[in-house]
Amino acid sequence: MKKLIARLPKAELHLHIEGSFEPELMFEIAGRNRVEIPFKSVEEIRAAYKFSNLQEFLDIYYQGMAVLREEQDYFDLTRAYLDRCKADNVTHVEIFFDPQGHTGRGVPFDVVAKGIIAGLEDGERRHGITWRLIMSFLRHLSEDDGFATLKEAEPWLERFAGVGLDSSEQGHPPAKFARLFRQCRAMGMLLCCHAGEEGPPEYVRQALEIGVDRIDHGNRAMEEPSLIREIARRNLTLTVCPLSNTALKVIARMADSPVRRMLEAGLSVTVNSDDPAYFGGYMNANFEAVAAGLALSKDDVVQLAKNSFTGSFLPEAEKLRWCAAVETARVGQTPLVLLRTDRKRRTHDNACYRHRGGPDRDLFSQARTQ
Ligand code: ES4
Ligand code: ZN
Repeated sequence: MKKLIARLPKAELHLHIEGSFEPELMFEIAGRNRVEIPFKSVEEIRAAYKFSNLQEFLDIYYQGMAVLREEQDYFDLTRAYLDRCKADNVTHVEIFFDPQGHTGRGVPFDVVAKGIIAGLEDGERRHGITWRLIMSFLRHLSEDDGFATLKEAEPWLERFAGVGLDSSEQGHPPAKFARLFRQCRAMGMLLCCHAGEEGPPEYVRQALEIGVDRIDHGNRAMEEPSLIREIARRNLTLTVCPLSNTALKVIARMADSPVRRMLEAGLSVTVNSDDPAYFGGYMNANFEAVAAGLALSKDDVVQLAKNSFTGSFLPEAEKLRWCAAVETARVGQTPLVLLRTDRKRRTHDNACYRHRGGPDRDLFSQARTQ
């Protein structure tokens, strides 16, 4: 199983770039920026990574990202993540960043965006990893703060595929951001929303009402048959994060992961690493943990790899190409798309995206108005 997981091409659809900040790099950057951190060693940092809920993690996560100051820091962070992707055969990434976690400390929006995008472009050049960047709003802040961030982001919007909503879920329902999301939609951005990680099924319902294109986590949707039916009807993808779920006690043990139930309900579920530096593993470790915990079959694992591409924001033709590549890799051959000569011909443009119209979106908007 481990070998199969390693050789399948996979897409990562739920990753916070600040959550890929490994203690070694954190130490290095804190040193060169002369930022004090309350830890004497990398081991001490790792030892502090014990969480009993989402908020305990978030407190440490915001503290960790606070050493990031310069464009080079954001570049190094992104570059290191893409090297890990290469090692795990992750060939396409759709990553979140939290601008308010930086601008709130006085780091200019441009510094953050420039560094991350340069890192993504560098990874595409070096490893052929394609990408989408998603600007995520912090839900513990106000909707007005979100509007101000959208304004700051204006010069960059062409380079972002969409927006997300993350941070402390309970007490901050999606409906708090309904106007902001409507505005983002009108500007041609795709919508993602963390919902049903710790928050109740009602928050997933609100995300559906907003008309999101993807639900991040979505675990607690499984408590409501009507939500399961609606998610299936809209063919929405749920980006589940197995090691995150156990680390944050969203589930007591891996055997309780919703991945199997989602597969059985015919939902498009994917496996993702969320904040891998904090939760103990990148893509392949997440696949291995959930496959072992749920005794998944090889067919299940292949389905999850295909879902990662079909649930992505890639054009339809690219999705089909990657699904074919998953089939090829499954039987132990190297997919053509991963051969160097072929990769050079792969020239779709990551830089420009305002998703206006297109068959998928027509479907979603029909679903919303029905
Ligand atoms: C997050 Cl696991 C998780 N949940 C909500 N917001 C987040 N931001 C970074 N990781
Ligand atoms: Zn997340």
